Amino acid sequence: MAYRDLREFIARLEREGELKRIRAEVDWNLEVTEITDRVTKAGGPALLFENVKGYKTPLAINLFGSLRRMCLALEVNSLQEVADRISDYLDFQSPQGLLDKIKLLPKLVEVGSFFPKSVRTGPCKEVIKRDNLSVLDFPIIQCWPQDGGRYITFPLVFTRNPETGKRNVGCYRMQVFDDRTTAMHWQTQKHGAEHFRRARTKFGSGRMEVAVAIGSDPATVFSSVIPAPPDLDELLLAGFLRREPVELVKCETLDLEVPANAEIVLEGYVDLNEFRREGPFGDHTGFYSLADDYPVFHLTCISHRRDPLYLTTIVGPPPEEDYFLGHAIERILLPIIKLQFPEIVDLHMPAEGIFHNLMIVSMRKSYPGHARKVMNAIWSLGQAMFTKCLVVVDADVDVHNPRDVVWKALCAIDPERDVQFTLGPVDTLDHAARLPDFGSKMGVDATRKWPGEGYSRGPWPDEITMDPEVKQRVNSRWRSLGLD
Ligand SMILES: Cc1cc2nc3c(=O)[nH]c(=O)nc-3n(C[C@H](O)[C@H](O)[C@H](O)COP(=O)(O)O)c2cc1C
Ligand SMILES: [Mn+2]
Repeated sequence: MAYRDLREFIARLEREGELKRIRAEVDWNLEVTEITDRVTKAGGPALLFENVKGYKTPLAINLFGSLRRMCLALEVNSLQEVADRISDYLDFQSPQGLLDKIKLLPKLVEVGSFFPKSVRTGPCKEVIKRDNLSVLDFPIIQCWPQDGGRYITFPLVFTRNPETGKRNVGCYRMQVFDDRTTAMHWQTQKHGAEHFRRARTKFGSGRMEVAVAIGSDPATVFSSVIPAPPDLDELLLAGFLRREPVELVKCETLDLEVPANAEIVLEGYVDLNEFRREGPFGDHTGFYSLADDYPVFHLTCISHRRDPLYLTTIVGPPPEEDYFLGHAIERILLPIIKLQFPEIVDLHMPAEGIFHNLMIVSMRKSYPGHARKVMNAIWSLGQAMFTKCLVVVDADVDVHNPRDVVWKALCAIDPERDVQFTLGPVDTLDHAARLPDFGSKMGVDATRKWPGEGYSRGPWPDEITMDPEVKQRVNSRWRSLGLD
């Protein structure tokens, strides 16, 4: 059975010894961050702050902040289980004979059961407020000293593509300007930003409806971070992950739906011609991302549970909670990437590379220049386009072992020959790029070079390994050598 909501997940974490309640008074201003940062970096538990200064609403944080909790969130023993389930579906892509087709039927029926489903009402409607609205009714934190203000850091932002009518859900931070207005930090390449642009082109002026859910069952929360293709409903992925449809209720004032199990729902709109300075914000990179102009969210209605929980997270010097969310995405998307690029064996984005700064890809090379083809594949693949440094290694390199990568990659390169620069879109958070959202990327072909790639000094040398027979002999004599 899937988690019904956020609180059921929290209860599970508590039973598993993965959650600590903090009853002491803690300030929303920086203190929550300082405590959570220490706990995450020490590999500690999820936290439920029950006494945030000035607030009755408890604040939940670090719920996804370890590999174990990420697995508990997705109800698996290892992320590989999710990847295997995906591979299972992808295997059935083109059924060969009748038997394959018959085997496909139950899968299709199952997929049908993952689509989100509308219900009449739900717990998120227990309290509905249309007057005296304030987002500051909830214990929104200021994360870092130089932040532009208080930020809602873990919202599920719902919009509709004005051309196709399709839904998008993304997690985009919201800086609080006052009780009823916040920023909407849609980075330019993200789907929320695309909806906003299309609405501007289509209507020129007016409003675009936006609904924000805070706190839902963990698969639904996680789905808001997944870099799904445009117009693919993240809630279908959530349904797949939890093996049960996400139940949706209509908003009170908008033609949008939100998860019925949400803790808090903010209904509102962005004006298509209004922008306001957002930031700075202590970001995923461990640095403050620069202030810039973003659309403004106006609140028109709030609904919430009778006793809501406020879900938030912090980002900052790695590793923080976002590392584990990103790592789950890496593991889960790998089979899909391999389907399209079967030469790719594995890939990894180390925590210190903040996802977009460093990706290591291992591959089986079949023809000259193949590693460069893989670079172009990665740079054209959804949000992997942001990858600033891409190191391509042979299949025998363990991409998850930095010692293996550093050693073998550096031995394999003639830098001038093997480094490839290209220009293109870069992560909005990249403060080093020459321009916002545009800059260069570097690919390093650290595979063994072939004669067909101009390596003419003789055969590429073998990696040193000892004769197995000698190893065996020494094994059997090891004790007698007195070296232990
Ligand atoms: C804690 C957290 C905060 C995030 N904040 C933002 C943000 O402010 N703006 C943004 O564009 N992406 C942000 N992201 C990344 C997006 O959620 C992610 O790229 C997602 O795939 C976007 O959805 P989309 O592909 O439907 O646009 C954040 C991710 C996490 C985990
Ligand atoms: Mn999307």
